[in-house]
Amino acid sequence: MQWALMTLLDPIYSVENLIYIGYAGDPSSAIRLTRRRRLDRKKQQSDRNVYQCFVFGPKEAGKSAILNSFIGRPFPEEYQSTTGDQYAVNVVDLGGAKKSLVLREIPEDEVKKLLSSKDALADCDIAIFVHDSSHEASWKRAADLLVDVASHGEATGYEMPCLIVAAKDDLEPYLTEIQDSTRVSQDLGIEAPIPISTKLGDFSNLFRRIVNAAEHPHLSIPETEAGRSRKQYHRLVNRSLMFVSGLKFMLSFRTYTLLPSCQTFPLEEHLRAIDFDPLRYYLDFNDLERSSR
Ligand SMILES: Nc1nc2c(ncn2[C@@H]2O[C@H](COP(=O)(O)OP(=O)(O)OP(=O)(O)O)[C@@H](O)[C@H]2O)c(=O)[nH]1
Ligand SMILES: [Mg+2]
Repeated sequence: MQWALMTLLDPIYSVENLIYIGYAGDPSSAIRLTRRRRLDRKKQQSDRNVYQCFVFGPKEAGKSAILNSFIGRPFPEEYQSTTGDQYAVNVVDLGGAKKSLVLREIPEDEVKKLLSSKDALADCDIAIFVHDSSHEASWKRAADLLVDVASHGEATGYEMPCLIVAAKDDLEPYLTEIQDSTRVSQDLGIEAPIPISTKLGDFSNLFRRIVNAAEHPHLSIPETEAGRSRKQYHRLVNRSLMFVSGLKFMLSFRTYTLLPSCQTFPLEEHLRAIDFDPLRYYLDFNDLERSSR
């Protein structure tokens, strides 16, 4: 597992270490390069064996408690704020297939710095957004983080599946917790929030659900308002281009049929002569129609 984590974080260092300890085979055969997530999304499946999950959430949401329990550490009653990156790695059994899962806690204060880089989410196969379900402010902050991260993914092409985790389910939830978080998950088109209590050891299959979502990289991808408008705009532009191309073909064909049979004017030549401007097609068409009379 340490090898999996080290290779994921620093593959060159990993290979150097292999050579150093006297690995007999070809060191490059010891690591496997997987295809880009964008391609995985197109193929609608991922064949990776190691997944990295970014754990976002406001301070005191319960992120470290999740990481600790993932590696079998006892529940920490005393709160100690995390500074810097913290990782936890373990194997998740999916009923036969075993996958390594790396959880990386991203402290709230470091999100801004992380997202200042264009490739910030390149290594993130899946992200979870943890909030303390007994505090409204914690949920609001987690929802803002989710929109920020999802927007960054949409803008950079590194979209990934996201899950909402409602932590501290053993405490009384704030009044409209379930409605609020369910509504946001529906608006963004992702799975309903997952309630867990790390204190009681009740995880609602969280780790399996994380791996399962990572294995289906085309699902559970949040779609923000901005992302939706951008997609609609691209769709509109594509449709207009298709319309203009269709128009070009139709007009060219009609022009050709209108020419007297004695005139030799190959269709290919005419297609080459006109460009994408519909107004010009109209003029071309009229000129040729007139000249053919
Ligand atoms: N009752 C209850 N308390 C929890 C649970 N999970 C975490 N806590 C408590 O919540 C506090 C914060 O937990 P952490 O896991 O340190 O929170 P964090 O999100 O890592 O906080 P930062 O590192 O500051 O960002 C600690 O006092 C934990 O004991 C839970 O499931 N139930
Ligand atoms: Mg922490």
